[in-house]
Amino acid sequence: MRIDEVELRVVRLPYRSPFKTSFGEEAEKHALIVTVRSEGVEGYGEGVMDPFPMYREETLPGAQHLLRNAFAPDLLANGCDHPSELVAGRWARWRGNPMAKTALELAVWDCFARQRGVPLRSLLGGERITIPVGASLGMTATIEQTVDNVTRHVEQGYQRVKLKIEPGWDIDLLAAVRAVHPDIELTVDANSAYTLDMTDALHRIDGFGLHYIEQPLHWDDMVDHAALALMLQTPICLDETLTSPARVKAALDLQACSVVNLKVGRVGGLQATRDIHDMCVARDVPMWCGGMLETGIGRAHNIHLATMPGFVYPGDTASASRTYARDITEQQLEATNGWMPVPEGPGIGVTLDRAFLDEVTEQVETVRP
Ligand code: OSB
Ligand code: MG
Repeated sequence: MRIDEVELRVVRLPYRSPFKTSFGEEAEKHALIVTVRSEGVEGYGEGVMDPFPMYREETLPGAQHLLRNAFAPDLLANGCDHPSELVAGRWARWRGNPMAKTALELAVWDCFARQRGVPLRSLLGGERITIPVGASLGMTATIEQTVDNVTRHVEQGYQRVKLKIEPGWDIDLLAAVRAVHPDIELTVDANSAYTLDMTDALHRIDGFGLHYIEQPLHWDDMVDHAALALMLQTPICLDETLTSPARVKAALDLQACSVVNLKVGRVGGLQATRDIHDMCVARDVPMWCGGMLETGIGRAHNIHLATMPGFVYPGDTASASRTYARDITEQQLEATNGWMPVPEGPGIGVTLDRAFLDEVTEQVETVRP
């Protein structure tokens, strides 16, 4: 396909309530919405890098620089036969920066599917038309608030609840939640807040019958997680550490995790996702689709990729209305009873609410050949 234009747009959307994790509290989203225009058809992608490197190292200004001066000019100059050739092929000479590469790669995949008139999931081998979802609950001021929040999500039918934890917001919280909900599928996500020497807290967390513990240790570590996996009964799930198919393979070889959180931006796109998916299926490793509080564009991509058969655990792609009062897509992405329908139609199946998009746009630029 010939690519005529690449649009880079930063939108700023307030969260309905601030999202608090062990690495900080955020009140609004800065999303990079990438549009590719090819022979009269548009495709959309979303970048999940933040203005500051709180989750991984990539930043929004760094991504804009690389997209503007490297990835988009390459795509405009050389076109693209198939979106699978970009990240691991032509863009491999620019090292790292998976989130920046993914933002554009996703837009090419969407455009490619729209030009063929097929839903994106069908290019990925996904046959499901609905996916199982859970919810990720940020930290709150009091334990009672989180317990109420869990109850509300259980009543709404979410198939798994994940609690954000850190040292001091862990044991009492889990005891209070388990007292009310002894049998629900419950997980925790520490976003790297513990160290291997915190054996007392880690052993106590191990006693709450959790489905898995997500990224308890350092955000780039595998070795300590492998040691921790031997200490605990609860399976370890890695998130931050898994930044490419090669790193997923290394983590599985080292037995640093036995569950994989797949975020398309963190691993470097949809072709990388397919490679990781096939590796996990071959090794019988359960995987699930994580989230980055995406707008409707990134959320729709997550839903399509999570239709692949290896995504066996409920993901974090919950109803958009939990996060945003109003989204930038015309379609509302809402789960019913813990099941999220796959948006129908070509590509990712969603269209932009142009008027609202313009209202929330902070910066927009167009890169041309
Ligand atoms: O660690 O999974 C995470 C959000 C931002 C950054 C990191 C994480 C998260 C979430 C939210 O847990 C998941 C979502 O609802 O999109
Ligand atoms: Mg996580």
